[in-house]
Amino acid sequence: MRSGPSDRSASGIGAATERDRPQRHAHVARGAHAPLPQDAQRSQFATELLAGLARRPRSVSPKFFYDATGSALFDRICELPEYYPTRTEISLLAERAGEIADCIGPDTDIVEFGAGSSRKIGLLLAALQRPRRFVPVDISGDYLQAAARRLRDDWPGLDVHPLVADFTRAFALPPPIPLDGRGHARRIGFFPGSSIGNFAPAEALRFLRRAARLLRGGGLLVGVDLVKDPAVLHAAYNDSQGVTAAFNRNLLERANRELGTDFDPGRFAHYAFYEPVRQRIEMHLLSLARQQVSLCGRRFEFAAGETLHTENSYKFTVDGFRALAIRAGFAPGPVWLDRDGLFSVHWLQAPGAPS
Ligand code: AVI
Repeated sequence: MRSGPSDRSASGIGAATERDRPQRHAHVARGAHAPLPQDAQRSQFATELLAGLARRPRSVSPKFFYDATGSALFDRICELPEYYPTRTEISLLAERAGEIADCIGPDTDIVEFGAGSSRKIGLLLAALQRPRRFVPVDISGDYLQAAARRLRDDWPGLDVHPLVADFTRAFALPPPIPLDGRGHARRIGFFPGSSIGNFAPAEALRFLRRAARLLRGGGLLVGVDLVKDPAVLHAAYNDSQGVTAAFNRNLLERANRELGTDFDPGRFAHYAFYEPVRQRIEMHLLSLARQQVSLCGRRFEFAAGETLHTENSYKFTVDGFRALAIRAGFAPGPVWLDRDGLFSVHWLQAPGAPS
């Protein structure tokens, strides 16, 4: 992906919505309204934002955070003192790489869901015995090519095979790698950064089920953020430098830049809190006054105090996540936790023999 320890995926992470179905099914009647922008990504943003502004409560998918500005802001979030997940996961991978590699075994064909940080996959590659191929999968071609270039520079002998695809939907992997008369290289999935937490629960289950099928005979290494003291969570999503607030508001700025909306970002507050019943951080943009915004010829009114829900970030218990993995068809293996119990890395064995 980019330099630095970022761990987001550009691929279609699920919607910040109460409903468990993906936003891509949402649609609005357009009738006589102004035409949507032509470019595919913009038009998807316009379609989903129109639907999100029309529904109650209002919501939009967090995948739209990640234009170039949003990605740079997320890089900064990963470096913030309050945002513990990135550095904790990197330390865990660095300290336990040997054990993790023993669990995974030799001759692997590694698939990363989202073009993640070269630093994280690098820690794994350094510890694994004879990694045969690395397949980063991401919806953003630019991202992917940059990540692949870095990996090829860092690992000259490695077969890096980038794949442009939305990993939240079905996609085909390149043919398996034969191991001279000994079957095929085992497929290993890598999904760090607790991006699984940005899916609604039903989407997370759907994603894991698909991964279990794709990784038959292999397994999945997944980073999962843990339930903890709400004060720690609150600080992580309400940093003192206001970077997370800027990241959240950038969604409105992006809409103004790309879709010609007339949001006044200064009249929306970043509002993030931990919701202990659903065990998730909710991020919203809260209207500070009664105001109107127009998009594609339609006008939407915000009452003072009304919000646009922009992200959920689910937190898990170790047992809760293992139970989810079992429902998806995996056999949960070892789990690695940091000393303070902030973050976890799980090895999940996929069913069956390699396909
Ligand atoms: C990418 N994802 C795992 C981050 C998270 O913590 O849910 C996105 C983020 N949102 C605000 N800060 C970080």
